[in-house]
Amino acid sequence: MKYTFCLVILALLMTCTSRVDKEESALPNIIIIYIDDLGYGDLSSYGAKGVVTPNVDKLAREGLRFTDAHSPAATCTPSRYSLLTGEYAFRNKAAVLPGDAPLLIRPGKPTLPSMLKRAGYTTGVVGKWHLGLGNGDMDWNTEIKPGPLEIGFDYCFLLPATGDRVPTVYVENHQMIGLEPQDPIAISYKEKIGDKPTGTERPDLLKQQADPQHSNTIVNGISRIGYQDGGEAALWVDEEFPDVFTDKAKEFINENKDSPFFLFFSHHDIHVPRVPNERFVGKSEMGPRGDAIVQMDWMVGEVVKELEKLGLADNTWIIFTSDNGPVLNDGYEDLAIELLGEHKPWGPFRGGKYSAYEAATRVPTISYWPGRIKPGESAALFSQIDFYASVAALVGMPGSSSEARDSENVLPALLGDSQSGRTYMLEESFTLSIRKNEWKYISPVARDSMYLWIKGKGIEGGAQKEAQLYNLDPDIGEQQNLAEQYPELVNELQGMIDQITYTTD
Ligand code: NG6
Ligand code: CA
Repeated sequence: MKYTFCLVILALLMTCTSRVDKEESALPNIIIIYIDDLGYGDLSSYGAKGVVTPNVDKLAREGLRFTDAHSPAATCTPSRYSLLTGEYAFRNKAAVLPGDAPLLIRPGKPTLPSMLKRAGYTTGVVGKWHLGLGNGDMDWNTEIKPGPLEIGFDYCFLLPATGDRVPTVYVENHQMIGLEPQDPIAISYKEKIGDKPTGTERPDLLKQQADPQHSNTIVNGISRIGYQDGGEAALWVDEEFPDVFTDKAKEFINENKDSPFFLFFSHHDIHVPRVPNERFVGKSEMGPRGDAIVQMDWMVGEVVKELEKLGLADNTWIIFTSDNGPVLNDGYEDLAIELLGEHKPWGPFRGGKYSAYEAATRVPTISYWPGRIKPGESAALFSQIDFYASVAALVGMPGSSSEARDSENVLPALLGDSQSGRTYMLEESFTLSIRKNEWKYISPVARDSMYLWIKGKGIEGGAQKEAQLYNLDPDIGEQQNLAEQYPELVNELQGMIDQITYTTD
């Protein structure tokens, strides 16, 4: 009797322990939804006018909505580099890449997906890449590598660079989709190749008129940056992006529903060219830019619904954010300026994409995990460069000192367990800026010509010959330069930047 009793107790204990173990080791799925050029004020949950975003708003309402979260940089390639490596982009001189650039992250370098792979995840990227492919001088008709699969992703389905750059084709794993061997594709960023008309030659063929940089080869009625010839059967149709990418994201989720997965769902919207599917045309009051926001919102909703349908929602951590701030005219005449109305893509902040001011990097950021995160708002200072160390902490992968050197573990802030994030934060643009407490310091540049160029787009670049210091507490719009009043603080903050940049390899 005593013996049987002991056995029962032992069996009970074993069941309990194994249940606890299982719960503790049940790794959540992780999805980073990365929007392109979405500004702080571009969602209804962040004050948008002229466009409604119910699907993302649901994440904001039921998740944690951040008010001081940032992309690491003011443009795409550097932000993505930092997100995936946990390193400042300046360490690898990462700038906006042409469409034929070689892979920027060298194979062997620790990355967010390779770390997650080691932790037992299946990893995938669907959507915009813009981190280069191949080793330079690539023949797109052969195996396309190295690429995402060589730096930690198990699966990729890519828009290789940007919507406005050739090649205008999809790449899945190492292959271009739909390419017919008798019609090879050729790409050039140097000179015109083949007979296809350019936007400069045939503006009458265009859906949207474009500036000179965006007036090379015409594909699907849109002139692009760069020249392209052949590969007709492989060419994408921009209006099909929402369905193509959403289907691929859903497929990846379905194929991996039984074990932990990481999906980097990287949207093309709302980057130029903005040519949404006809289902979304006219669904905002702001023309193509607003309609592209509605399209993006639909895509987010589809993925969330798929998770719910599969019963995965409670165990999936979704982070929704953007790679840089907003821009209206980025090369194409799509009425983004004319139809803006009362809408403020930059929210209460100064600047926009490319800029050193806040609107360049302060982007909508939502952390949503129904089974773990309580609804709320967070003013914690956060940079996407910190995903690496934070996610590593979540999945129990302590890094070596050479790994993700600039990434800080701010997991408690991301999960809503703490309201404090970073104590200081670097922002990369045409110059470097630093945030510390209520202060924002913008390092001076020798020449401020880039500043004027961005002004041509209606965006203040913010990189000036004079040092700039703003107190964001009373002055969220960075209007009053206090650098002359606080020389010691200027020295301290410039000293911090010097120290960070000094340690470059
Ligand atoms: C710029 C392009 C701009 C956009 C940007 C990259 C010109 C004049 N402008 O060089 O249209 O493509 O690169 O945007 O060529 S990003 O969001 O991918 O960084
Ligand atoms: Ca971008």
